[in-house]
Amino acid sequence: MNVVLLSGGVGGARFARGVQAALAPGELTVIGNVGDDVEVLGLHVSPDLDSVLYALADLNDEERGWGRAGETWNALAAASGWGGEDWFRLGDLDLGLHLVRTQALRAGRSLSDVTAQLATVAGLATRIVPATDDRLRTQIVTPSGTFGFQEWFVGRGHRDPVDAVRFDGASEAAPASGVLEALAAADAILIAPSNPYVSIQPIAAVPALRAALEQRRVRCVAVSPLIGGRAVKGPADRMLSRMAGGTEPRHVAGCYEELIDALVIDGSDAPADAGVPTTVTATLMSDLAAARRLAEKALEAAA
Ligand code: FO1
Repeated sequence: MNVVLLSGGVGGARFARGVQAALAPGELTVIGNVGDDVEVLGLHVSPDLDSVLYALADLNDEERGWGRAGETWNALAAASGWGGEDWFRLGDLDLGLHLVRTQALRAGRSLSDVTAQLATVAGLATRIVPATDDRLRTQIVTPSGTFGFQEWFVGRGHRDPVDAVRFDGASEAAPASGVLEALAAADAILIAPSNPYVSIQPIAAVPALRAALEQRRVRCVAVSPLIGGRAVKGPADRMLSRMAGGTEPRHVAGCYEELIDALVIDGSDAPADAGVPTTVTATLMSDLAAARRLAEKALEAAA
C-alpha cells in the first residue's frame, strides 16, 4: 500500500510517526511544507521538514515539539555574544543538519535531493519530499503589517490576529521531484492534523500539486487539528475564528474544499455536519500508541 501524507508543523510530525508505525516500511511518503523555511545566521532552515525527519527517526524533543532531544545551545549563545541574531533558537545538534543542508543547497543541489539524503542517513524507509524545490514563503497579513511566517510565529509570538495568508512564489512553483509520482502511485492520501492555513495550504498552493490533489482517483482524508474547537498548540483556532468564522468541523473542512473526501474529528467536536463525511475518534496524540491509533482510523476512512 502506498500512502501520501501532507504534513506541516509539530502536529504533522507527530501524526507522521503514527502513520509510519501503522504501515509497512517504505509504504509512506510525506510531502512537507516549506512555506515556513527561513534563513537564520546565514543558514537555510526547513523547520517542518526537520520536525518530520526528527520525529520519524526518533531524534525529536517530545516536549518542545520541535528540534532535537538532548539539545544544547552553546553555538547560539556564542553567536548572540558576538552580536548575532538569536530570536530563532538553533540548538547545537540541530545546527549540524542546517550546516549540511545549506552547504548542499549552495553547491547547487535541490532541497528534495538533500532532504532524501538526510532521510537515508537517518535510516528511514519513509520518503520525505518538500512540496517544492522552488522558493515559496508564507507571509502573514495582520493589522500591524505583513510579516514573514517565522517573524510572526516566533519573533512576535503569533500574537497578531491574522487577516490573510499569502504564499509568495507559489504561482511559479513546481512540485519537487517525486511529489507528483508519489501522488500518482498513492492508494490513499492523508492530511495531518496541522494548521490548515500555514501548514497545509502552502503545500496545496503549488498549482500542479493542487491539480494533482483535485484530480485524485483515491480518497483523501484530513484529520482536524482542533479538539473541542481549540488548537492543541499554536494559533489554528484563532485563525479559523477570524478567517473562517468559527472553529467547528465545517470550518476546518472549508479550508480543504475540493481536496478531501472525509474529515476525522475528535469526539468532543461531534456530532457535526462538516459538509463531508466524518469519522469520530480520540485525536489527541499523547504518545506514539495514540498517534498510531489515530493514523489507523484515518487510513480506514481513506480505504
Ligand atoms: N519555534 C519557536 O517557537 N521558537 C524557536 O526559537 C524555534 C526555533 C526552531 C528552530 C528549528 C526548527 O526546526 C524549528 C524551530 N521552531 C521554533 C519551531 C518552528 O517555528 C515551528 O514549529 C514551525 O515553523 C511551525 O510549523
